[in-house]
Amino acid sequence: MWNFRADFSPGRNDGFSNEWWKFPLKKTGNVIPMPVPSSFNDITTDFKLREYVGWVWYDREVYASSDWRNKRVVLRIDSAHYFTQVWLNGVEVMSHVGGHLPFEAKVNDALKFGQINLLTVAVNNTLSPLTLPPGTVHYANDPKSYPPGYFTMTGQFDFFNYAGIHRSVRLYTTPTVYVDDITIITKNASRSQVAQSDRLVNSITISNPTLWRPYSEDLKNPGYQYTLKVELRNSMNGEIDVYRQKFGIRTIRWTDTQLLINDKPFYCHGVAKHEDSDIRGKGLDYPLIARDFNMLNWLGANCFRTSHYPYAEEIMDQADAQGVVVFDESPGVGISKTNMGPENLKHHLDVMKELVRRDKNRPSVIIWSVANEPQSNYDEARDYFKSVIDFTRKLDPTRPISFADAQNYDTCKAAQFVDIIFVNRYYSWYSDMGHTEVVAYQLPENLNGWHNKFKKPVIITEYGADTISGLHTEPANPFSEEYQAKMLESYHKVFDDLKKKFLVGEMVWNFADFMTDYAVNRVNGNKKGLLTRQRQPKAAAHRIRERYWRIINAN
Ligand code: BDP
Repeated sequence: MWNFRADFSPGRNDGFSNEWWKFPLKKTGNVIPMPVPSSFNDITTDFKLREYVGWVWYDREVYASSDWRNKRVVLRIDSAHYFTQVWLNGVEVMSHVGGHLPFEAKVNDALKFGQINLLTVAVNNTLSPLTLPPGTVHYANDPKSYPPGYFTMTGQFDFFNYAGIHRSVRLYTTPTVYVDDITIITKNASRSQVAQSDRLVNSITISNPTLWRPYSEDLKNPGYQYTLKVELRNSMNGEIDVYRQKFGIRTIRWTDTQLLINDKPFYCHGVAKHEDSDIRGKGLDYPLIARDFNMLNWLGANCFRTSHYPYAEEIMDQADAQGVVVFDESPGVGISKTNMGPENLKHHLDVMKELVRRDKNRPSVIIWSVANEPQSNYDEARDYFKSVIDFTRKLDPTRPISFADAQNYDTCKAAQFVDIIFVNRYYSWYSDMGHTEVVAYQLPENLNGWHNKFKKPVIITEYGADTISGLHTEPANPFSEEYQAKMLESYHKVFDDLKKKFLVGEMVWNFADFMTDYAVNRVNGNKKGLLTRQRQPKAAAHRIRERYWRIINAN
């Protein structure tokens, strides 16, 4: 539990003008206890805090052992949404832009060893046209209709903008000479060695290795990982930094009709997810992680997409260990034509760099997804996405790159740059609602269109229907459990046909119900989950389960 105070002053700037980092927060005004990690939005009953936009302040005391004096002490925040500024004993030690990736700094100079320290973290959740994801603040200037200072913020995406310190905060130590980064690339036997000037490069041969395999291909021994132990000795004082990096041995390859893991065609049958649950919002939660992996396995889902932002490292660790394949997505969701300027691009590249650095050694990650549903039908998208994709490919030439496309094959300006086509489609939901009989016409026309034009494998990364758990109708009306099942099954007929050709994956939108902003088509959130927000199955989940396990058992 940390002390917490939201800055409700009109400009949200009291904390900065009164230098709240200089004193314990409780001396500046009322504080409330706030759990870390968690979103702050759903912890209290206060509507104003749930909807809060601006700076919130956290602080806590932390004891630093005097044994740490000769070590390098690092403060690491696994993620905080969105802008973060951090002080230790009143000294600013780091800041970070972006909500879903870790950041850290050496804090020896600010730390008091053998004493209690004051750690203060300010987090601002305001999204703008320059953030990823982008958002907009709306000011109301009609005093007859709105109270003074009234403003609201919307994100250009369909999930609630949960905020706060979402993942763990830790202090850790290393020797002063330490391992900063490790990149492991596994390939088939060859003696080639890459020379890189300021880096240590080496190759190790493992004969008859046990490969990393998705669980759908090896139910007995999925997700096999090795551990590379790296020791770095400081010859001046004999200190050794030891780092243990897990890795898996597997290859990824793609042709114009196939995706291959370990040279075996891989068909992805899975879900798109969210980090989202009751009370904690997007806060890291181990029981939830364990439950989600149990339900993925129950469903027979052999893959998921981290829609629409990088997920917690603890989640990725489970995917690696359990042999669940991951499409690792950046927070580039809702990029419109106006968000494709040079400043946007620079930030997007920075985010890709942080994401690849964090996840590059993960065997579960087989594709980078740089965005979700951008306005890629505009000319601006051509250069923008070419730059993002080229840059990501330089960072990691071993994995295919894509983004989830909501445009059409004849209008999209960016699909030409991806390796595998991702499409999100909602026939019989957002168009021709209620009429699943159109799916057999519209879906093959569209998927064939993508493949014929680009000669690349295609994955349907979203399709689904909002479903109120417990609502039943026969014949099936939209929003009933029967309709969700019927709609998904109308897609499956098409998938089964195209699977033999160029379709290499299908992913239901969504694994579970999740919270969104208020909207007339959102009844306490998006209800397209196969599972409820509490992770219990709706009727369609049983159908998906039969389908996915049938595919696994046929392998
Ligand atoms: C897609 C978006 C996803 C939404 C979904 C929906 O990619 O974020 O939640 O539609 O409307 O367009 O359910």
